[in-house]
Amino acid sequence: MFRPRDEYAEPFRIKMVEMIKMTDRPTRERLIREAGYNVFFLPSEAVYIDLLTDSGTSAMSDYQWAGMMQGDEAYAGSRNYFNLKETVKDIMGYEYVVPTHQGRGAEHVLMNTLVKPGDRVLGNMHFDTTEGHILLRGAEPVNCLAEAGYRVSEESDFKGNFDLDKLEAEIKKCPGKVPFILITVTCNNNGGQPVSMANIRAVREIADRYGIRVFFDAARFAENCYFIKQLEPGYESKTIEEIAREMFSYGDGCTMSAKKDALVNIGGFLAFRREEDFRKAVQWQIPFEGFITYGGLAGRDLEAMARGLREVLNLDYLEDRIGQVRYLGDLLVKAGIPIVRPVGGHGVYVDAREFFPHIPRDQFPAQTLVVELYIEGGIRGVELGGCAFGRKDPVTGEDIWPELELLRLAIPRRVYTDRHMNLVARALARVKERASSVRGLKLTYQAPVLRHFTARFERV
Ligand code: P61
Repeated sequence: MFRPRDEYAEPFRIKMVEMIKMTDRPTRERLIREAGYNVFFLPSEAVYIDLLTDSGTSAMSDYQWAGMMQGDEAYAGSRNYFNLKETVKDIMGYEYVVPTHQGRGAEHVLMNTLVKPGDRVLGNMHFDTTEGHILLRGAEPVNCLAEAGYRVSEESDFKGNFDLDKLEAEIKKCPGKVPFILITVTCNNNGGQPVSMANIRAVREIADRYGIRVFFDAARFAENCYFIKQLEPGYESKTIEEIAREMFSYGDGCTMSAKKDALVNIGGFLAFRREEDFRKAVQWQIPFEGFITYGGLAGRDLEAMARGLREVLNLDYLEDRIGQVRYLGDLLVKAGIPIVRPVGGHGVYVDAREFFPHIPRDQFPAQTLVVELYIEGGIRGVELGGCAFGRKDPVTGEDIWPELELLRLAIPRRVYTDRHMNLVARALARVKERASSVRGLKLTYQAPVLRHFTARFERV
């Protein structure tokens, strides 16, 4: 189980800092109004604690920075590529590595390599960019998450697991139409929830029965392995390396946004077990991402990524990282704030419908909470709810709402201290005190796809 946070401290020293400053409340009220009540339009210098995302926002180590100085900036055959390839082989067991500029670049290449129009890609719960790339291929993304994953306050382990019966039923529904199953570890949309080794193994067995490939969306693979070690019987005394090796042994490859668990500010890759998949993927990689041995990145980026992939497996690091996320979650529970339970790997997710029961769905309770938290404490979270995942039915024009309506507080790795987390909890508690007088938002502009990035709102 998890070690109490006061029994250990950060397993690093801080060698360099970036100054941040708090703005005053009238300034924040003006800025958020000018931003159309959309935090994507705020200048980041006007944010005191930035929990918009854990992607590309982490602090690299001195060892990674030293590697940046050893970039081999060759167009072809960079030594940093070979280091990355060897690292991926060691950790994941996959022989063939295709670097890309970030995670969605890897998704683009994978979908073009293996997905045909009319196919159905089954997953526990596809992330929004993944879903976008499946749709762009004229295929259908299908989520097979077990029911518990949708129940916000249910305290059960491994809420990123597949419903195995549903998975098999979906395969049987359209024989020959499933190019692969995608396991997203951890499952981002419902709280950074882990998938158990037993569930992953069972997915592999089902896939084998039907001759289907299995891939991982490995963005937060090390965090998933840490949960397996802490929570799954039989894994307590295994190392993170051993757990990762077993987990990836059930797959035919993976996509990776290295901006998360490779501890870099930019980068990604695809990895394959089979040479035939690699050969096909390279045909898409070269025109869109660049040659095989750089994939839209500089040699120095490849080196930082290779080093980050080894560093993230360190148990002290993972304990501190996930311990900090849980620390914030515990503070919010104590303050009576409704959060997704149990706390997941990379952030704390607040249930906005329970926070603002008087604000109807079409007045965007989670977006309203994002706005109020910024005004209250200069803290930027992100909405994962009706704005990000809702849409209009193209035929009836009616609103289709997602199951969940959440504010996500994603914590960058090795960037903030627990004192920053104290301030986040205090600011949310103050918003809660005045919750019943807060008014919702009216959507005044929306783009046809991924509307949350550019949406604009007014106060109701
Ligand atoms: C995030 F508001 N995630 O969680 P790329 N797979 C998975 C991801 O979490 C992921 C990608 C693939 C982000 C960044 C983000 O609407 C948004 O390197 C499980 O970002 O291309 C990214 O990897 C894609 C935030 C993405 C968003 C889209 O914050």
